[in-house]
Amino acid sequence: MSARIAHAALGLAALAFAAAAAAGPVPRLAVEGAHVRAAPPGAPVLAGYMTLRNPGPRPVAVTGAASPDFERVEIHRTVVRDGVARMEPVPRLEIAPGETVRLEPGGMHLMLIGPRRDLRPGDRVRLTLRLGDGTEQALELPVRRTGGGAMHTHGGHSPEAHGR
Ligand SMILES: [Cu+2]
Repeated sequence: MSARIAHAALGLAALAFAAAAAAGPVPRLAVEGAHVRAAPPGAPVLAGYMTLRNPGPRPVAVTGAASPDFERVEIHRTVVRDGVARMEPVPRLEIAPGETVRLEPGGMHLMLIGPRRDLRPGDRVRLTLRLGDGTEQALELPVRRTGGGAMHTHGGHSPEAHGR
């Protein structure tokens, strides 16, 4: 028998292996320091910040976000044009294997639009990131008072040093 049968079996095993590898473990993002910056009551938009790292072997794209506490969530980046800083939407944020992307004041951020409740420091916001492979990653962001804008150093220690 059986070189031929053994061969066929091997071929099937290889096929099964290839299929499993293609389905693969879902690439996920390592998330650190995620928080929503506290804003005065009645503010129409809030900002969310975090550090995203792709620990996996394949690129991961963030293609959107949603939260039950907001009408809409967008990823924005800040661009300076003619000396004026503006925000523009980032429809797809691609993160290469091993790459770290910071969403921080003055740069990229989550724009949380139309709050459905008053959010105070200490409250928690549930949020899901939509990923390019169709999966979602659920997060919980505490609301924090993190000082002023990007240029505000808060007496020598960074806003990120608060509340850890
Ligand atoms: Cu924005």
